[in-house]
Amino acid sequence: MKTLPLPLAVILAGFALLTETQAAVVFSEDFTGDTSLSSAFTVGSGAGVTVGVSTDQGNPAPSLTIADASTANSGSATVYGNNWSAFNTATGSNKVFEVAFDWRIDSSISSSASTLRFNVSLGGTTATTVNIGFGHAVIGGTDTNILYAAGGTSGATPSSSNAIGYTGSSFLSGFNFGAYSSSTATNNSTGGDYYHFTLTYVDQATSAQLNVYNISDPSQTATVTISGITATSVANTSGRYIQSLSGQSGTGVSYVDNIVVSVIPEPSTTALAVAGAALGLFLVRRRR
Ligand SMILES: [Ca+2]
Ligand SMILES: [Ca+2]
Repeated sequence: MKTLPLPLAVILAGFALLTETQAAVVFSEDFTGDTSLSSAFTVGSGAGVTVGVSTDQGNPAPSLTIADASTANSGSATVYGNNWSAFNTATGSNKVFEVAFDWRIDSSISSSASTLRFNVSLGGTTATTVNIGFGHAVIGGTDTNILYAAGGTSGATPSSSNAIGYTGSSFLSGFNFGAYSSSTATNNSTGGDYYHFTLTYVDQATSAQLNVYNISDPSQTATVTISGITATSVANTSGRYIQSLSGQSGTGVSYVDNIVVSVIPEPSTTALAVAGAALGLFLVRRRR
């Protein structure tokens, strides 16, 4: 029996798995060259709230910004999944829905504990939402600025139980954003750093995974499991959207950049078979 050289066998095995697990990107936006939001975004904002492109801020600039200076109005920028035409043809064996983005919060004031959020509606007959926010909650006796995440609602209240990077007794490095100030908005921020978020949802699951890390120091990382999600199909784009928003009663300024929405297939049986065959040929060669 003719055998494959070792390097070729390994390369074949790796290539078979790699090509089958590549994500299909259905929406991406880094705002390069943009001075205004593209038609992909549906914008809503009241007086005193600016929703648009910042040409001088971003990772790198430009980026999407919401600058909310009104305690009477809110703002939002939404991308609806119904417009992701590629999504409908990219599904099938694709079983993982993924949303990634970079987010920097420069200021925030909110009596109701949170105003700046990034919501991901996973869609389905009963739309189920993952609510990612920057807010504050009393933790360890101190009203503390935190990133938080919760499932099943578009307006979860930040707390010690949904704070990202809080272990129940202490904060992981990079996830305690200091004491909340009710008077100085710029005290409530991510300290000039962009954080990278990756939300992963597996078809029909009742929970999702969220990984967050500080782009200025990727060793500052936290992963949380978000429960409270109604099982839905990755292939069902009805009711699905991603949305950057600010609240009515609060104010704040934040920047969102490098938004990537994708679907990822599970390794197919064909890919596993090819990988297995390549490995088998390598083992045959080793025994001789
Ligand atoms: Ca950018
Ligand atoms: Ca507001």
